[in-house]
Amino acid sequence: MKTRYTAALLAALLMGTSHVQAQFQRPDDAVKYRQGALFVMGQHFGRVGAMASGRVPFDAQVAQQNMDVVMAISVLPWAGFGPETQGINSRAKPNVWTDRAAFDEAGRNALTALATLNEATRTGNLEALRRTFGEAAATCKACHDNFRN
Ligand code: ASC
Repeated sequence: MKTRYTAALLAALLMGTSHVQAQFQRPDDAVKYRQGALFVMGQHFGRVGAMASGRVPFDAQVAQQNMDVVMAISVLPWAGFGPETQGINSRAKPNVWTDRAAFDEAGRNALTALATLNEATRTGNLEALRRTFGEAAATCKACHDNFRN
């Protein structure tokens, strides 16, 4: 319980108050930035997923190194969804901007689940990694299903 609360709190804080907040010259840059960040995150999340599914052998250290990247990048994409990017052609659905509270909640859910996965990865326990990876992937999918074409 304590762990979950900490992860949720962390997620809420990270989304709003990142000290590495990007500044964009042009709205197009914000779109490229969020797409690039989500792409890099997905690549490293996918490497952890390959271990969770057994496609590649489990190596706790490699899993942790990939999660370190995921955690560092995971705070970045949100700044790229600013109001100036509404209407720019991308796969983002209009409800990112018209239903902002729900979008923010979906993002926080993902960050919370990633923090939980990160903690599980640190234990070196493959079963815990499998379970929490599945939960994290479900939060990614929920946001994609609702907010991405
Ligand atoms: C990934 C990845 C995503 C999520 C999503 C989960 O590995 O790149 O965007 O998992 O597919 O359903």
